[in-house]
Parts: sequence; C-alpha cells; structure tokens
Amino acid sequence: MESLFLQRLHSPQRPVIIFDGAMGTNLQVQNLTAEDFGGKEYEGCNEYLVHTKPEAVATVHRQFLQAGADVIETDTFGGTSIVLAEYDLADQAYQLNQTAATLAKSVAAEFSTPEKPRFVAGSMGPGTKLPTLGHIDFDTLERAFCQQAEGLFDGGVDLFIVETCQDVLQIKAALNGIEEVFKMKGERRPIMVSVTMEAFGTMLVGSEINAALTILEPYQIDILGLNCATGPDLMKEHIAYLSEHSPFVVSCIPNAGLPENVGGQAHYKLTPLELKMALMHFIEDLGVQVIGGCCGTRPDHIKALAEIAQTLTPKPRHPQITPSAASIYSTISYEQENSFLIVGERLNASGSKKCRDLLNAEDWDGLVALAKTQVKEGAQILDVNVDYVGRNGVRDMHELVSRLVTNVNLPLMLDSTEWEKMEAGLKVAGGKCLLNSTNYEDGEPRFYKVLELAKKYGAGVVVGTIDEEGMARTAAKKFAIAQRAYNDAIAFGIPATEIFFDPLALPISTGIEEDRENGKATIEAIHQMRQQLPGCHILLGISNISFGLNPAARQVLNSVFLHETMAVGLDAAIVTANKILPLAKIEPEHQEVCHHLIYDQRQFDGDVCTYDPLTKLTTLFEGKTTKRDRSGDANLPIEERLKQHIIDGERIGLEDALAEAIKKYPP
Ligand code: THG
Repeated sequence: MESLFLQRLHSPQRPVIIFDGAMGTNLQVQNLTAEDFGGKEYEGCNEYLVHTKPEAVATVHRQFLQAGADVIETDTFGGTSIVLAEYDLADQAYQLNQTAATLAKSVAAEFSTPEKPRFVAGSMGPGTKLPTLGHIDFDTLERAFCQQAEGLFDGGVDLFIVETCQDVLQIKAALNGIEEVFKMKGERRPIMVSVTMEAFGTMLVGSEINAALTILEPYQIDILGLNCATGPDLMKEHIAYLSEHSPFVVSCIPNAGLPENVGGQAHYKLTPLELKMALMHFIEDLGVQVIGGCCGTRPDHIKALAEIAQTLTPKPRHPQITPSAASIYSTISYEQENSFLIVGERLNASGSKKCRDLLNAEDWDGLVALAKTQVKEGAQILDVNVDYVGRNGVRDMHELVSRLVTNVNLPLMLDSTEWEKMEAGLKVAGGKCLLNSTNYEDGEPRFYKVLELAKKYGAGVVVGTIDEEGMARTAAKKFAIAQRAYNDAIAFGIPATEIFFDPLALPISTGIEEDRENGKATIEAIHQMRQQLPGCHILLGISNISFGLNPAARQVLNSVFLHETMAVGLDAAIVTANKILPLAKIEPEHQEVCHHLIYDQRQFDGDVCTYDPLTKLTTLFEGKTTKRDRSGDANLPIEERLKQHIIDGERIGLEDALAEAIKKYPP
C-alpha cells in the first residue's frame, strides 16, 4: 500500500507540504557548550548531539512542528561514516542515524493528528568529498550512504531526503545506497532529492539544471527540487525548468537569502514575509508543491510558510520530458530534428590506430585531446572503447573516463563487449551515459547484466541484433531479435525511449555474395523497428558498411547510406562527424552508384554480371583522396601546417594554427 506520505503528496487536492527550517542555525542559537557536544573534540559535530544532548535537537524539532511544519528532517546531515570519521566517530554511523530517526519520530508523534499528520525525512547530506573530482571512489561512498540509510530506515523515517547535492555522481551513490537498503528490508520508502545550484548558476561540479534532471530522471524518486546556496530569487530559473520538464513533484527549500558576512559570521537577512511571498509565487505560478527553509531560516520563517499552505493550490503542471543523454555539465536530446545524433567513433582502440597507439603509450592527455578534436568536428556524444588485447581494460576505462568527464562537455557511450569495463566507466561518469552494447550472443544472463547496469547508474542502452545463433543477417531476423529484446527490456523496467536498437551495418564492400544483401537488410529492419517498436531509438555504426574501400569512396558511401537509413527512421549514428557529406555535395552519379550498391541492383545477362556497382564505385574513386589525414601534422613546422589548412579549406584546427603562427611572428 502507498505510504501515508505519498497519499498526501499525490492526493487530488495536491496540498502544499511544508518542510522545517535550518537545523544548524537553530542549534547555534542555543549556545551549546563543548560539554553538550560530549567534549572539546566533538564540538561542532551536530550529528553527535542526538547522543550527547538529544534535548537540544528535540527542541529544534519541536519549534518547527509548533510553527506548522508537516515534515521535520533528522539531525543526520553529516551522518555518513566518512564525515563522522573527522571526529573519530565513523564506527557510530549506523547508531547515530538510527537514534536521530527515532528521536525525530517520537517528537513528530507528539504533534501528529489525523488531520495533520507529521512526517520525518531522513536527511542525507553530500559529505565532504566529491567523487567526480576523485576525492572518493563510488563504491566507498555508496557503502557509506547505504549504512546511513539503514540506520535511518530502522529508526523509522517516513522518507529519505538526499540533499544539498553538489555532485551528480554523489547522488547516484546515495540513491544506490538507499535502494540497497530497500532490497535488504523488502520495503520501499519515498525518496526526495534536493540539489544545490550555486549562485553562479550550476551545481558545484558544473552541472546545469537540465543535466541534473536528465541524470536523475531514470531513478525511482518522488520529489526533486533545490535547496541551499541562495535565496529563492536565484532559484527561480531552475525551478521554472523543473516545473516544465520534471516528472517528479517539485520542491524548493531556499536559504534566507544569500549569506552575508557580518563580523565573520554568516548572516541571512530574508524576512519570513519575503520568503513567504517568493515561495507563494513558486507555488501558484510554477506548481511547486514542497517548500521549506534552509540555512538561516528560523521557526518564524516556517510559520509564515505554514500560513499559506492552507490557502494555496499549486498550479497544475504538464511536464515535457525529452529523452536525452547528459555529460555532468549539460544534455543532448536523443532526437535531433531533421538530423541525427552524432556519436564520435574515434576514441576506439579497436577502430582507430591513433587511439590504440595513444592508449598503449598511456598518453591520457593525448586521448583527451582526441576527444576534444571530435567536439570540434561536431560530435554530440563520444563512443569510448578501450578493448585491446593484453591491456587491463577495467583500469583503462577508469583512467580514461575519469579524465573525459571533467575535460569534455559531451555525454559518453561506453563501448565494450565486457560489462566489467562498462561498469568501471559508470563508476566515474556522473552523467547519463549510453551502454554500447548488449545482445543475446552469450545468452540471457549477459543480456540482463547490462540492463542491470543501465538501471543502477541511470543509463540508456544499445541493443545489437545478435542472439544465441549469432549475428542476424536478414531483416526478419534482425527485427525478431529486436522485438524479443524490446519485450524483455521493458518487462525489466527499461523504458522504450532508453533503448537504441542497432540492426548492425555489415560491410557491403567485400564483393562476397552473402554480403550483397547487408545494406538492404539493415534498411528494411530499421523500417520495421520504427513501425512496430514504439518509442525505441535506432542507431548504427555507419563506417562498418564500407570497410576496405578507399577513404574517398568510404566517405561517399557512408554518407549516402546514412541518408538512406535516416529516411526510414534512424536516430543516431557512430561516425567521424566531419567526414559525413551532405547529399548536395555528392555528385549525382556517385549517389546513384551508391544506391545501386546499397540495394544490390546489379545487372545480369543470364549468369553473367554485366553491371556491378561495387566495381563501378571502386573505379570511380581510384586514386581519389579525401581531405588529408592530419594525424601526423603535429610534427610539421607551423608554416607548413597553416599552408595545408588554407589549401584544403580545412577550418578545424585552423584557429589553433593561426594562434601559433601569430605567436611566432608577432605583428
Ligand atoms: N555498432 C555499435 N557499436 C560499434 C559499431 C557498430 N562500435 C564500433 C564500431 N562499430 C563503430 N566504430 C568504428 C570506428 C572506426 C571505424 C569504424 C567503426 C573505422 N576505422 C578505420 C578502419 O578500420 O579502416 C581506421 C581509422 C584509423 O585507424 O584511424 O573505419 O556497428 N553499436
């Protein structure tokens, strides 16, 4: 049965729910002594007070309940073993959380009535270490949150609040820690996530609100909002975004204004009336349903909020959800109008010699530079593949992805045949990744293992049309496997929009008879998937189609093939972004030959082939070159490099070359 809290949250009257105010601020005004904290060495450890001076904490709870708060938060903001370790209290983490929850529950019970039930939210703060910046590893953090959540659960909290979040990866660790507890106990409780947008407009690690929402959207949470850092004014834009796009109830728990430094102390000057007016607007115009106070808010502030709770109805919301991937910084929609989602293919140790060499040399800066080049070329997501015989792929994925995450503003597609490598990437990539890929080649356990990772880390997933019998060659078989995976994945809890089917573009460039149908089969399969698997997305590794041809022919064939697949519904392609040509730039005769090759329109006289588009294409492009491969250019003198850019009309890298030349020849 739905918990009492959720019933209230989702009741048709959509009541406004009032959280309490600042625990820290209201402990501070009690002028507690070192003795109250249990000795000098524990002074400032508010979480320890539930053990040494529970009355101080109960007083704060009581004041807020008296003021009219529906929900009070446990005194456990810094209650993970990691933070408590700073006071040598790590081993008491479970106990302190359990005690704090029990205490809050008992005070709430004093005030609870059938008309106005009072609830306790188990507070889980961010801690002092940011996983995205490498201060702590994901597993350690998840374990610490899990232990905290278990204490809170056993103490009887009505919901969990993961709050004052500064790092998206930290939120994933906390949510996984909580889910772990739910699994252990066989029972769920509601979850609220509250992120902190700094005065400069993003989370501390740089995430914009759209990125935070995209990253959290896959998780089973109930409320998502903002708290801390600023007053309501600087939250407005972010709250408006959540109001329009978030599938979750929206919360807003501001500080009493921006902190001002008064005599070395943080001072918050927003009055109860000002806070009330601002939040009233958020409720009536933006549909915010959960409000409360953060730093600097006193019982008076909460009293002012409780007054409006009776009279206001949150504006009804109709959120528009855009399926997207995200880096830790920003998002990219899976669906690109009149275009396709461009996945850069060059960070692939099995697909690119340059990448392989850099990896072997463990030239991480060089690999990051290769990633940045692809950003300039127009890539929107980066495929990352470190599969290379003889190397430790789990370590390589960890090393590479942890650098990409903070240095490149693109979401990542973790490409490996081994799920262990994907997970190594997921543990450091705070964004919303895509997992490339899963299939039934090694049976269902491997297929589901990747879906499990997608759920745990909130990722989308690429499904290749391969099953226990091998790689599908015909359209019918490609579609049949996709349909099986579609049903399985949805039953497993992966929404259709998070599945990218890859019908596998196999080479049509070999001349082997059985490869002749590969283009047609892929296009027909895409057509069927688009018609019959609603909501799903479709992706291809385009370059496979033309293996072995000369680079100029490849560029043209890849471009025409991409165009054909887009026409039947392709959403995304793994490509070298700047090597795809618009049709208008391809000679009509070349286009025609490519069509003939893709749809296998050879001509025969009896058994004798009189026209073979493959032979024709090869002949047409004999001796032709694409724009020069610039991979070795770094060693050329700057004069030479600049000359090449100008001759080739190649803009990418031109600015860098110019800057270097200007440095050498100052005006
Ligand atoms: N589907 C999915 N994932 C994939 C593929 C796919 N991942 C890997 C691959 N196929 C897509 N990536 C590439 C990367 C490079 C090339 C082709 C596909 C490529 N490389 C040049 C070659 O082999 O001739 C070498 C380039 C170099 O050395 O710099 O063509 O289909 N889901």
